[in-house]
Amino acid sequence: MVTLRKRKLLYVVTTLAITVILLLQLTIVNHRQLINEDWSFKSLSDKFDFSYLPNLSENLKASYNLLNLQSNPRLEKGYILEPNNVRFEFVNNVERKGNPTEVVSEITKKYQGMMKEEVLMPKDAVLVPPPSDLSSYEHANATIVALVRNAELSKIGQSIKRFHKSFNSKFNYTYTFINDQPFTEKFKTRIRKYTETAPVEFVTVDPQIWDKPSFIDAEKEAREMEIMHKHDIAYAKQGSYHNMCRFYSGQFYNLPELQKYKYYWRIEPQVQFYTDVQYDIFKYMEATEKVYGFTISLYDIEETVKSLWPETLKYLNKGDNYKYVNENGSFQWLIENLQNPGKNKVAGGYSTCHFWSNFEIGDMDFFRGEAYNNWFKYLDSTGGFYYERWGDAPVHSIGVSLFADKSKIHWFRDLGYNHDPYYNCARTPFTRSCNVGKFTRWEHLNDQNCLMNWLEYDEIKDVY
Ligand SMILES: Nc1nc2c(ncn2[C@@H]2O[C@H](COP(=O)(O)OP(=O)(O)OP(=O)(O)O)[C@@H](O)[C@H]2O)c(=O)[nH]1
Ligand SMILES: *[C@@H]1O[C@H](CO)[C@@H](O)[C@H](O)[C@H]1NC(C)=O
Ligand SMILES: *[C@@H]1O[C@H](CO)[C@@H](O)[C@H](O)[C@H]1NC(C)=O
Ligand SMILES: *[C@@H]1O[C@H](CO)[C@@H](O)[C@H](O)[C@H]1NC(C)=O
Ligand SMILES: *[C@@H]1O[C@H](CO)[C@@H](O)[C@H](O)[C@H]1NC(C)=O
Ligand SMILES: [Mg+2]
Repeated sequence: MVTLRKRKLLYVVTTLAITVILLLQLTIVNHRQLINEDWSFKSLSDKFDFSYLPNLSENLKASYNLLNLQSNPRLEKGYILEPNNVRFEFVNNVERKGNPTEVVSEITKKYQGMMKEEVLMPKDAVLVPPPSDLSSYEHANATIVALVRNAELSKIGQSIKRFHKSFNSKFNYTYTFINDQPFTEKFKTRIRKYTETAPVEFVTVDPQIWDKPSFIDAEKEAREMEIMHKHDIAYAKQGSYHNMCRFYSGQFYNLPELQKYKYYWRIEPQVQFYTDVQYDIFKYMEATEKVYGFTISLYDIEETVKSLWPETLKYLNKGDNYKYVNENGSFQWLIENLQNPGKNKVAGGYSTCHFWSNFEIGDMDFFRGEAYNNWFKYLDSTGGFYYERWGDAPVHSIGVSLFADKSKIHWFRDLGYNHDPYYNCARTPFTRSCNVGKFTRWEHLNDQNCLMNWLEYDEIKDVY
């Protein structure tokens, strides 16, 4: 008698527990709630083992499985884009296996093997060679952009000298130097030596665009900066660095002096260019209607972007914002979680993979468009550029990956490039002085390379 009662009690209790779990699942499926919850809840959606509950009705099992994110057929593609229901799921379509160390050794081998194969130039457009007569050359609608401080004169000088030799002495595009302070005469004079006869414009940014917005809670900011600083995060406490990241994320393309241009090529102090470029890069962007070009892709410091992805999901699940997401976006590398799973966890489901923005060639009209710009305004309103240290690189990268067709993002495989400590160095007849296939100066940093993730998980078409 007693044992039967006990068994009945057990049955009632387990049924109750299952019901509670199912209810929890129901609330989790409401995505607006999900993004406010602890992300560890995600593990509840893994396949459930019903075998020790033989009497659970098939109905109940079926409804559980319907709610199970992993077995939802609509997520086999890795995403759902519906009003108040925008979700992404990593599908590992190349069936990569192994622990992070094994994954790194596999992708490193693949990366090096790929880079050793000689390539020439992109094949998806008719390329425009340097003109024999520059004076009558019809330029693309473009400028070279460098945000820089007066104190960085010699470092930006090195970069410009190399860049000019590599590309612009042959094409004569205008340089636009940007600063939050007026450039000194010394700076301008020296720069004009490196840029030779190319047109140069020097721009001072309006403090209204540059300065920290007044709604930022100074106490909270100081508190958060101190925490990041204690965790050894570079520039955590440097207010100007946060201003710079915000400026490049969402303001530079609205500068009055840049309104007259569509494309920009960003350059930074102390970078190297190893390739003698044989075609007009801007005209290539124009001909292929690309919105973004990069050379290096890598992981970020997860603590600087803890809420960037959760906030983004929150935004996409508001009103009709789902409509901005491009169904052909490159979502998978953004949510990959095999190579550096710890980063994904801290960054709320974001791999932290991004295109390194110290080199970038982009279409400012894309950034000026409603999709990117509204999202930026939302991000800005959360204060994350100051309470965390959101970089312009992850912001640009998430923006183009969500809102642009992946075929509009281009890896400039053929352009040899370095910003310490990373390289992009392909085997081409026009590239010299870099080590083919070498990704970084420090062997242990090979685990930071995201390029294979982007190429493979997002099935990027080879255009070389
Ligand atoms: N005018 C101006 N330019 C800045 C300021 N802070 C950063 N920059 C520029 O913004 C770009 C990015 O800054 P960097 O200091 O190179 O940042 P980073 O590339 O993340 O870090 P590094 O490894 O130090 O190069 C560079 O072109 C800098 O010259 C600033 O306060 N004023
Ligand atoms: C479970 O189902 C079996 C047969 O289907 C039945 O004999 C048994 O009594 C049920 N157990 C409970 C606790 O309801
Ligand atoms: C580059 O353009 C400027 C302005 O149009 C012109 O003065 C200069 O001569 C050009 N440089 C060359 C090398 O043709
Ligand atoms: C260049 O592009 C900008 C931004 O789209 C546009 O406003 C401007 O009119 C264009 N200039 C030319 C000459 O086409
Ligand atoms: C996505 O790509 C396919 C195939 O290239 C294309 O037919 C479709 O129009 C694209 N969708 C959007 C929204 O651009
Ligand atoms: Mg730099």
